[in-house]
Amino acid sequence: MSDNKLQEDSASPMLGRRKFINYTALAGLAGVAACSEKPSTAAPPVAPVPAAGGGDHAASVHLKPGELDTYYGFWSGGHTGDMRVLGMPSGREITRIPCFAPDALVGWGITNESKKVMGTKADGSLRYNVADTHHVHASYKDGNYDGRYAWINDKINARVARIRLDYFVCDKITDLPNVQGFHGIFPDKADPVDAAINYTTRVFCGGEFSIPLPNTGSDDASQYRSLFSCVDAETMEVRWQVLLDGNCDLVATSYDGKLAATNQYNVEMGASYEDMMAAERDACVFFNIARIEAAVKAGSFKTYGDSKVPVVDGTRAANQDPATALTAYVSVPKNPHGVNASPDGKYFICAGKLSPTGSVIELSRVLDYFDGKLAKLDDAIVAEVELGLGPLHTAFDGRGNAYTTLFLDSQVVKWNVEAAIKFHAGDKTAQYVLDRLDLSYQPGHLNATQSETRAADGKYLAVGCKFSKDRFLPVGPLHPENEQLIDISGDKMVLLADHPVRGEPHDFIIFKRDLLRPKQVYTLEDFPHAIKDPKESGVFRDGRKVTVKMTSQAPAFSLRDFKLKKGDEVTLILTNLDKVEDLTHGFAIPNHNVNFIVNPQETASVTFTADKAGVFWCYCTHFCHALHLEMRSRMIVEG
Ligand code: CUK
Ligand code: CUA
Ligand code: CA
Repeated sequence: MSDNKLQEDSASPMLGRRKFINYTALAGLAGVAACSEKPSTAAPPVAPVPAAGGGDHAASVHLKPGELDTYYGFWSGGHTGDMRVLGMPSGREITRIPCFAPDALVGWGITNESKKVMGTKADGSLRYNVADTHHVHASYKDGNYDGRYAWINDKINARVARIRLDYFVCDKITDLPNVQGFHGIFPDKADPVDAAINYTTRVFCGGEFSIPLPNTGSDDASQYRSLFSCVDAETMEVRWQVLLDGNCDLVATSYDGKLAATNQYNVEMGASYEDMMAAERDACVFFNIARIEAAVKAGSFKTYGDSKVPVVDGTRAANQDPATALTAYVSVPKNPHGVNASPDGKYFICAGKLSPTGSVIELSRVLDYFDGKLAKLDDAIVAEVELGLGPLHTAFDGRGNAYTTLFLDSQVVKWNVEAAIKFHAGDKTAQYVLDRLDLSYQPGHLNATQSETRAADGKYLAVGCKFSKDRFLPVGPLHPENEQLIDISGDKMVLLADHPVRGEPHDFIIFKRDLLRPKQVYTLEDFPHAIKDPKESGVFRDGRKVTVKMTSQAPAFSLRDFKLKKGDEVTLILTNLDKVEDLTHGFAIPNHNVNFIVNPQETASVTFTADKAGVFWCYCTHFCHALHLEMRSRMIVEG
């Protein structure tokens, strides 16, 4: 099949199907939810995958025992509220870093240290036990990852978590005030951008659901608004917010620090899905960051409710004059999903979702608009081309090509951005669709190695398929999702591997392993309550408040037993004095809801009430030594 044929085949059936989508999108989407037996029967012709190379390619992702992966993958943990770390290209899950929800292995949500990060109510219990993470992104320097931090969102409770990449732990969680459904997240890509402003990396956060501001419970949805938030990467405080018409779905940032953007699917400001898909076009909103920071500095802002965070006015009505505008609403087709920045720094790409198109927006033109040099904002769109049905997210190979998932077609389409711009400008011979690959099934996010960095290397593409159906052994009604790995180093995409994944990661990033240098042993002095010598161990009583200090060194705890009185409020502090890499101990107390770990040279503590008289064998839960089973301490509670 020639390239010409490929593009014709892909484009011509679209016209008919575009109508289908516009007029009967409800039925179309309902059909997807039901997920017909053969999801790709309606798909347009597919480029043949070279059958020959397939087997060899697949072998390339199978690492021999002891071989290490060449890339890290950071996967959002979805409902488990953690960040998963994968080795790529093998797809092996190496660890999970709990953030928003309790974790029984490390004792996240059990130790005092983790509860402090997660936040507690007055009675000491966790504020939230549930989470819904979608997006994970890491900190940048000069357009590539710098290995300092990663951030992840919790959509349900509008929280952003920071993960320290030296120890792979979550160290801060920030609430976004007056936000519901916090969805897209993206940090600055350059650092620093502008010495004139007090600059540290900023993390931009999109508020998806519009609510009454202040949230009085009004049912007049036309008055609801959403907020776009800027969080300081170092302090993790919310620096400012922008009041918006419509909603924020995904977020992208430019490489020069001047612009951030969010795609909107609900310019209608509807409260039902029928209302949300009433208009033919929605928007990609651009934020002029320098102007917003200047407005905040000048005091032109409001605050809402209890929040002290300055909120500037980014609504359409208040931003009609390009000379002073803080925001610009670029019109893009119907209920777009996903906005992604190309690695050359030139374009943002919005995928149409209910329109079969991808829109390419040239950033220099958006800047021209703010400078009064582009009369019509719509002229910032340099291409609006048909890609296939249900386009969602776009990744890049650093060679000028984009890869967009087609949810309804169950495909990924490879297309050339400059060719699409030529095609849009009138050159109908320009071949922009280069390849299509069937996926299994219904893909959402995808990401290529180093995709949204200046160092995009175009080797592998991972795709998060929402439905796995028949791809794995059946395990009852709840199916895993299917993460598919694709070789994109050649002209044709080649499917390499399927991996089941527990729902629902949504988004992920993949980057070269040498960008990270994690530490494997903690520093004792970094913990203020560390028990540096086993001789400091003991039971220290202050009325009913008791502190138990203990250390661990395989195969023993420093206290073979400790005595308490029924009703004592106990804080137990445990320092792991073992210095050997990989020598973790656990500490569990039967019937007291206590189990946590201490890594080498780490200190952790728990607080509980000794509310039952009796003997309780505290034991090490992490296999550490030939005498691991014998590694115990007796908690004796006198009645
Ligand atoms: S959203 Cu889930 S597939 Cu939250 Cu990034 Cu598009
Ligand atoms: Cu210590 Cu097992
Ligand atoms: Ca809409």
